[in-house]
Amino acid sequence: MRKPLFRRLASTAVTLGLTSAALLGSGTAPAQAAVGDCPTGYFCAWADTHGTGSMFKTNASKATLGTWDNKFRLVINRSSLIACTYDQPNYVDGVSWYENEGYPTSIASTSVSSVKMVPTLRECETDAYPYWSAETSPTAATFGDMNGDRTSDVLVRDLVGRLWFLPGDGSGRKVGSGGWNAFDAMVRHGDFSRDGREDVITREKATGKLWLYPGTGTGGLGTRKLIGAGGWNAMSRIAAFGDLTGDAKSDLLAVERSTGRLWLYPGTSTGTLGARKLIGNGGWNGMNALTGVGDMNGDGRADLYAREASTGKLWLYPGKPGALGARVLVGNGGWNAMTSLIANGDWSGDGKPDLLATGDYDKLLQYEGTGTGGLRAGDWTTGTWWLLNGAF
Ligand SMILES: [Ca+2]
Ligand SMILES: [Ca+2]
Ligand SMILES: [Ca+2]
Ligand SMILES: [Ca+2]
Repeated sequence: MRKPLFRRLASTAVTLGLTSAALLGSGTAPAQAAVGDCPTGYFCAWADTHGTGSMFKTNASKATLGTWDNKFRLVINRSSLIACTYDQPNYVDGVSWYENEGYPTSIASTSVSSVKMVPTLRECETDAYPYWSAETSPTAATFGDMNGDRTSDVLVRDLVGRLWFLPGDGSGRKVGSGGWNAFDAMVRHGDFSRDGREDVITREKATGKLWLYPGTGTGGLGTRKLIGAGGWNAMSRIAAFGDLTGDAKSDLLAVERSTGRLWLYPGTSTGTLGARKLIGNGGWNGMNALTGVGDMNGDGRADLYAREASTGKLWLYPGKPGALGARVLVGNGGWNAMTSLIANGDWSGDGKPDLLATGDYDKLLQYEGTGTGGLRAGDWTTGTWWLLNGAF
């Protein structure tokens, strides 16, 4: 982002209560343009640095600027969107951006030829969603594939609370138009509603409610259903696991914050959760990530990966009938560098479940499962995984 000196001066002027752009310039100022000349909801520009004369305004993207081409000298953004300016028509070259800061700014480029209005900064330069590509698995997956095409999918939340479905061919589709920032946990692993389609479970931060969003089978989500009336904020972590009880229904795991106990909430035939069962006596607050990775060790039962906060180690807890078995070390350390661990099944196309992680600058790391519980060395993507707000 270009933050010219003028912008800092403007900031000072606002502090002093000066709201007229003309007062920010040097020398004599003729007719003055006040901030209020630009209507709320618009991005406006003037052809001189004093903000005098006629004013350009728009509340939508403009691929060309007509008589205003190369004329912007002073701008203000009074919209809830980010205004991206480009040196060429059609949103090409020399991008700068302007957020709603309440005061005018001298523009960084004198050759602005197009303006894009977008909800998130990353959209100035790329798509709202990141790039995700996966290979087709040889068999139908029990989890990770929301649209049933044997390719593992990713869901991504952006900074303004929209949800994006990434089917694994590089494309993305908006499946949540907003409001997803209300959740402080979002998990998925298999089918809870018993229609054969993978579902999403979320926890609402303000209320502690647990919601089931039934998958539509095409990557979208149907009308949500309350499956936990409250109290789920007492859990430090929740993980959609797959089937641990052995009844072929997806179950949920949760760690109780006050005790460090690990609870199993069995899925039922109606999409609700049954009476919980204690499967870990304590110490589970020492883990700062739990991920239902599927059957990593190839014994036919779903397993759990957990990251140890104090060591950065990654552990495999093999699924046994109704319980977790003795843990096995998967990663020696360094796993605390990952912001999130994502289990979306077999993306490498060999039929064995794999793992994803997001790291610094929200880069994506891809780890292929060995089929015996462990992971091969990870690959960084050359990614577009920046300025997002979670993936699962
Ligand atoms: Ca898929
Ligand atoms: Ca379902
Ligand atoms: Ca297993
Ligand atoms: Ca695989």
